Amino acid sequence: MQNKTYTKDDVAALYHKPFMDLVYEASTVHRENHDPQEIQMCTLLSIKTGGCTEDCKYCSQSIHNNADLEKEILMKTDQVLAQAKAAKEAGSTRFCMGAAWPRVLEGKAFDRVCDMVKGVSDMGMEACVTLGMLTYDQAKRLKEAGLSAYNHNLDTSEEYYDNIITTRSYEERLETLENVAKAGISACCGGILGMGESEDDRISLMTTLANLDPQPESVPINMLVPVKGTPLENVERLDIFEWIRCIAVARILMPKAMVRLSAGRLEISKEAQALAFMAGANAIFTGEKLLTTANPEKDFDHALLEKLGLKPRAPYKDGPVTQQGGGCGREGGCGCANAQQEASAA
Ligand code: SAM
Ligand code: DTB
Ligand code: SF4
Repeated sequence: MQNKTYTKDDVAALYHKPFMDLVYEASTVHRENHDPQEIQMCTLLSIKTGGCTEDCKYCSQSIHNNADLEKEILMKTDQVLAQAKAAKEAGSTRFCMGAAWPRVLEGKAFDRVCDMVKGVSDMGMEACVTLGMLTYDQAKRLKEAGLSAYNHNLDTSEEYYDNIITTRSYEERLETLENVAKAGISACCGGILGMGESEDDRISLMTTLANLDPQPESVPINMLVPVKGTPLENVERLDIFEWIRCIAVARILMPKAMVRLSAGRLEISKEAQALAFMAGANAIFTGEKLLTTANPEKDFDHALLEKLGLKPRAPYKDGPVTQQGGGCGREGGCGCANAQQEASAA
């Protein structure tokens, strides 16, 4: 349960600490709340690609942009489950399916996505989806199908938001997050850095994320992948130390969350990724593709973890939360989705 409301000034004070002090503090919070050697591996799959009517200026899949992308219709359930099985065999404990939809519409496509969720959850993996805006009834159906988490990002600060998206409001994003929480699904909610926003915008985004009630179970920190044909293709690259500051701030403000290094890792050095783990990041997307853009190869990630003495997080003993009604199966109360759900049910 949330017990502190943060002001932008609180967060700015943290953000502006001397870099090494900030990383040290974040690392300390990380060690108090998580096994510092464990990194959760999550695999992404775009189950329906392109043709989206929203105008997100960063996105390869928007019809308003001119990215060179083949549109694809919704995948078949067995194709998706075959990919989930391969991801599990490669060490992922979470499988996230993304559809380029502005919102969920009732019908055969949604029925099929519910089947996919059930199939992934039955494999003993955490199932996550990102399908755009969602009503409470739709969230309940996904929960019944076995969904662990719903990814819906705020993307940037409320102040900068209109520069990035005009077809969906910030308020609508918050409503979807409320529907997700009411249905008892964990939220995976974060943003994108490096879209030309100011430091003040990054502080504002972190403040809003930390004040969500409940706080997100997972916080994806995306670095903009500048896709050719989108309005953001030539935006100046964000200083990598700003990226690490945001990771450290997210860790300190949301101590139990999985802080997830998301888009943009391909262009980030292994040294900077190591510093991000030091600053409290404890999850990555693995597999050579994110949704439509490239990601580091599996071998790169395994070699990096091995070099750093880190290890992929093991699957839960009793399967994902939604199947077993809890059951973290780990010693010492870790901060995972299962443990959080057990704590809030107690
Ligand atoms: N259509 C759904 C929605 O936006 O609600 C889900 C899919 S969307 C692609 C998931 C998230 O990926 C976005 O909210 C955004 O944060 C991130 N993303 C998309 N394109 C990106 C890019 N080029 N660089 C970094 N992050 C990106
Ligand atoms: C999130 O915040 N990042 C992931 C996941 N949630 C769905 C998606 C990143 C997409 C990057 C651009 C692409 O591959 O299309
Ligand atoms: Fe559509 Fe999601 Fe891309 Fe926005 S980010 S254009 S909603 S697929």
